Amino acid sequence: MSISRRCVLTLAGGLLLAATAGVQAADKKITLGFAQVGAESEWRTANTQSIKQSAKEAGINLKFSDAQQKQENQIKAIRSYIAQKVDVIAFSPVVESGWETVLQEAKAAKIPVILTDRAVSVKDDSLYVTFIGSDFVEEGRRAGKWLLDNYKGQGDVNIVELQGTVGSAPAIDRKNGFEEVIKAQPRFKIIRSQTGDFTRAKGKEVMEAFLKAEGKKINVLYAHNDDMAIGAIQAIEEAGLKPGKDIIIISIDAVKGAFEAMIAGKLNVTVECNPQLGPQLMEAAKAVVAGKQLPKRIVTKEGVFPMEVAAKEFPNRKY
Ligand code: GYE
Repeated sequence: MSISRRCVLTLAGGLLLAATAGVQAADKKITLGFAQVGAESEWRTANTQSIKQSAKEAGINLKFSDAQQKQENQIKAIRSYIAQKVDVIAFSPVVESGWETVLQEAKAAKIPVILTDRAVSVKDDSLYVTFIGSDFVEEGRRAGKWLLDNYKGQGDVNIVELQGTVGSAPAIDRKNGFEEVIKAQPRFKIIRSQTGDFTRAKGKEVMEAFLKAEGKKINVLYAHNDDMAIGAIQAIEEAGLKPGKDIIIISIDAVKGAFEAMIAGKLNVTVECNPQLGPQLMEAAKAVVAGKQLPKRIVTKEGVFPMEVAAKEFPNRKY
């Protein structure tokens, strides 16, 4: 065999080897460690489903943990993902603060972190790659705007507020956005505000306390999620009042349970918060492993659904 022919063959073999190695690198299964908040609401169930389903579809090996709404459990889960040397860590931080140490540990281990759904408040934003999720302040504003545009009665409007989990991004932001808008009309007053931890049981319990303290003075309930509103509806009915009529009810998420309550005339409006973050998360995980640059913030698109459109929209709802 001539030297030049041997060269070509060797070169071809080398190219083939290089190509195979390239395919292998691209095909290497990404392992993603995901630390979920918990299973506190219909929204969260849909979010978990979306993440599990889209990991399967994207061929990503998912390690999943449920923190039962406790930050310490989430920190433990993240540390175990670091120890297992996963390729990417993602989580929905239960509360905003207290993440610096564990995020620095991930950074030191060179494991990229993607935030989904809820934000963290950290000074150094190089501690995470991107944050994929809704604009909760805007959701609060939409809730407030619906109230100002649609409230029919005269005189003072007494509002009770069921807040989400204390210190969580959606509770802080939904309160701020709502207050920002209603302060334009001083007759709209928040007379009581307490956390219901985003659950039906707590929503009911706290609404019972509101009703005991304020009774028929309450004109409006603003709940930071549908589950608390649904719990509160029960409390209102048990107190002999008509939810949706005697007390106007506004909530956030737009899960199926809220549509059922609207169709029954018991909930006036829900502001959408999309839990289907799975596909965007898998895309981002792949991009970050491939060394691509991601925008620091990826915002989800959402709408507002009043009672009047509930029956028509219901068949289109995916969660
Ligand atoms: O609105 C609520 C859930 O973080 C956006 O958490 C999420 C919130 C959602 O428990 O139902």
